[in-house]
Amino acid sequence: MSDWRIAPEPPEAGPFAATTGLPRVVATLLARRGIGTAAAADEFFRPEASRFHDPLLLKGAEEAAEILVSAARRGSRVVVFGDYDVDGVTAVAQLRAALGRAGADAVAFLPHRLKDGYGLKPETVRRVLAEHRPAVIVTVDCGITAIEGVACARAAGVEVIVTDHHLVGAELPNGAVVVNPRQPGCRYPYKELAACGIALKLALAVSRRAGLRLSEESLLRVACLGTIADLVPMTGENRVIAAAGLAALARPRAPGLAALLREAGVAQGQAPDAEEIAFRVAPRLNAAGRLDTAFLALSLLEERDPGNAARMARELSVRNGERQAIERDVTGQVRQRIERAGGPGASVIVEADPSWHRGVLGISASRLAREYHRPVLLFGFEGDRAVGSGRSIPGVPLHDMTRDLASFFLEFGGHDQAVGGRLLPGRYDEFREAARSHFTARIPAERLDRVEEAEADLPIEAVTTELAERLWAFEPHGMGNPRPILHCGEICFEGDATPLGASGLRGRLRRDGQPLPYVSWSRATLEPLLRQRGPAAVHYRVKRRRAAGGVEVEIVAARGGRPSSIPVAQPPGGSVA
Ligand SMILES: [Mn+2]
Repeated sequence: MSDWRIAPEPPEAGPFAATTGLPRVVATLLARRGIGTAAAADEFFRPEASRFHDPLLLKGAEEAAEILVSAARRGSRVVVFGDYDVDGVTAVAQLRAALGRAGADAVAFLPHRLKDGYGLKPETVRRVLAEHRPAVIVTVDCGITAIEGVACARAAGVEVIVTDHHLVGAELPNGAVVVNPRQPGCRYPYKELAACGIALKLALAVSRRAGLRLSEESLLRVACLGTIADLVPMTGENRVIAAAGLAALARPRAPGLAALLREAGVAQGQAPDAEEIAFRVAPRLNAAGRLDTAFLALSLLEERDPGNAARMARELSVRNGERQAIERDVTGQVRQRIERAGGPGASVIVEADPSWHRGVLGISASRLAREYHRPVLLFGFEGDRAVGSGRSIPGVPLHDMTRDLASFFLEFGGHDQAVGGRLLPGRYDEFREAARSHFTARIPAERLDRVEEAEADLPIEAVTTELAERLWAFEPHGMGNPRPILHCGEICFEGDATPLGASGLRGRLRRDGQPLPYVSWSRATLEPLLRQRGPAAVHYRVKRRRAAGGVEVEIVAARGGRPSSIPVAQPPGGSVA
């Protein structure tokens, strides 16, 4: 069983609550998110589009807009070179909309995950040049490390704009206008935008320069999908994009978006939440590019006819079902190998198989990383070259640690928590050994202990509607702003529970006055406690009851016994007397 504890209250939480009049638990949650002033709290609780930063603060954005608008005025062909995931596809959709309105002959190019692979490779550039004969190539979600790909386009006399949010290497591609808030010398105040957030900015810069009136709302509906799906931190401007986009999705307008939400089972006429986008909508958009080209996802976003849109959304659901089956198979094979070996045996899981479908490796790696609570790297093969994806757990910087093994890679890139790359021919076995010993040496063992940590102690008696509304104002959630998990040392169940789906339960907790409804997805843990009828300690989340309205809690962990058995975590780096 995993360990559990309550995070120590930040020392500033008490004074912060006192000066602002915020409830203590709200002050604690804000302080834990680095928010410690009334002004910052106000900004956090009103993530409105008026708080956007000026697009032209992005280094390169003005020059990029100028190139694109003058190409549009000449009626030149611009290839928007994207990527096959939700971030890449939503970025392409926005730029194509803006460029099309500005009069450019804007063509979308999405590399094929298996045939082309990720990014602006010279081979792919040659294909784009031959098929589309562009005057300008503008990349989204890729290109920041494409030194050769850019050189290849420049040699053919094509102007290149690279927009990307991936980590910047030692060298930038020569001869390209680069828009990436992470590049040296960029004074854009927020560095964590997804590719579709950067595309939103560039689309606005283009429309401003071309004197167009482009609906910011319709860009936001699309940008919020990629921002949520790409697992960028849900902080600062990303949270503003997500919040404004989700609110606008209550009225999807575009037939493609409407059909997609309907197909994903998202209730109509109300704003979806980030979890619905992450777990129901994004996997459908991603499904297209995992098994085949991602064009179906892009075409759906751009479709104007409701009948066609409904058919395309249905087709994405079918492909998502296929993807799930393939992924279950790969994940099962890895599990079997680990079990046969008697456990992971190292601080990283590295596995490969020529039969594995490369389109599901990332998603399978992230499932296994959660399950075994350690980083996971999975590889398929392209001839004698291993091509793979890795996913990490919070606190283990996968990109940094994999970079230490860069000599094995032909190419490699990504983020703190996710990497992708291809190894040099014939080097997989050696890489696996090196990675296993490197990660085991570098990751402290306790980092791999799974700890269920509650952010604050809050008796369920204190969960009033008013407080619940305060807690809901922390939405949208994501990395860097998780849904708060709270702790209550003593609860009693009232009456019996009813099953909910395959593994869930629904029931009520005893409380002064009104009982509090709860749901839980761990029936196996809860049932023995229900039978004992004694008090239990729980970790829980405060949820909105979607259908019935009102407040309910989701019990995420529970154990019997008295509160004295629950340790309060020590602050990092020292013990408290
Ligand atoms: Mn991305």
